Amino acid sequence: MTDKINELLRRVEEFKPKAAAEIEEFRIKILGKKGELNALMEEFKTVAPELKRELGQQINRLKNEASARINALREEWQNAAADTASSDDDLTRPGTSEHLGSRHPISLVRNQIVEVFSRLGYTVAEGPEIEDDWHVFSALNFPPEHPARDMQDTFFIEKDPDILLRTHTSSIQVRTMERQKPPIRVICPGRVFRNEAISYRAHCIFHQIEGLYIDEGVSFADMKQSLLYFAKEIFGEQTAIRMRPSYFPFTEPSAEVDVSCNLCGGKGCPVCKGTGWLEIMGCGMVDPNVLKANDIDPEKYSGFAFGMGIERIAMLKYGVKDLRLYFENDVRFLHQFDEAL
Ligand code: 2NL
Repeated sequence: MTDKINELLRRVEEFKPKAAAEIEEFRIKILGKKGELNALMEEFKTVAPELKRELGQQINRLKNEASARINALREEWQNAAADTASSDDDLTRPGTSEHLGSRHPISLVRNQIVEVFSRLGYTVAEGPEIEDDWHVFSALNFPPEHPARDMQDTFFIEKDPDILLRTHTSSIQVRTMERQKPPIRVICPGRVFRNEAISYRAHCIFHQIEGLYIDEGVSFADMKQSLLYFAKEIFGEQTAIRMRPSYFPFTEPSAEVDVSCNLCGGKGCPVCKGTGWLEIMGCGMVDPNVLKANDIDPEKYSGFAFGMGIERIAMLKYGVKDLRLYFENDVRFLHQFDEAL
């Protein structure tokens, strides 16, 4: 009987199928109900008791080896089949189209704003998001006790010396004044950070664009005409602007700029809260203290500056009602801007 077992073992080891179906045939022949292994089991019942232990072990080994070999062969043939399938692909089938992404509305609006000002001779400048006290506050005429310097409003990274996340993009303009003498004409887009509770109208990370123009004889009238041109380019030719007195530490005089409400044509509606006007930015003549702090002679030069929130301009332009949509990257929101300029 040992001879029969060894003979069967040898056949299992040497078995080389020529097709996948042969593996199943072989399995039935050896391990099937009426197969050779079961025939051996029948014969095993009749052997002398003193041989049972030794022969039983041999039959078990045969069974295990046969199962293992058959499983291994099956796997081998399945992998081979997968490989051939891919090389058999029908190359004449039409391809699947790729989904194209779209620009984020904040990028769209930033690019539009930058483009308008570049037509007026402004060049783009950028700067670091992690800043020091000088570039964010001191060089911009913020007094030492100004509330914006408070931990409540500003994210500090280190204290003494103060290292912080910039709260406005004016720091880029300060860095421009360090590098460059007037005439200066820069437009500065960037991400800014403020310690605010998140809601539909506030976020702790948002985007600003600021502009700075310094030369001999720059006047408030120059600022008004530049900003009117900007408003008409972004909101349409029919757009009017108005200015209201305001206050910023870095400009004097300062103003808020409103555009006429596009939705109601100035008659008053829920979007403009019945006023006919929408606030879009702040501006002013650069404070002589800021010019001095940045080594520019206020007797010789004057300038204007302005700043706006990109999220707010995009909200007005596209009717976005909740600021948080800009940060969630939900494709159902983003794909609405596929065709936007
Ligand atoms: C706003 C108002 C403003 C400026 C930003 C500025 C920068 C320098 C000097 C003077 Cl370096 N001014 N920037 C001036 C007026 C207003 O922003 O509401 N921003 C969202």
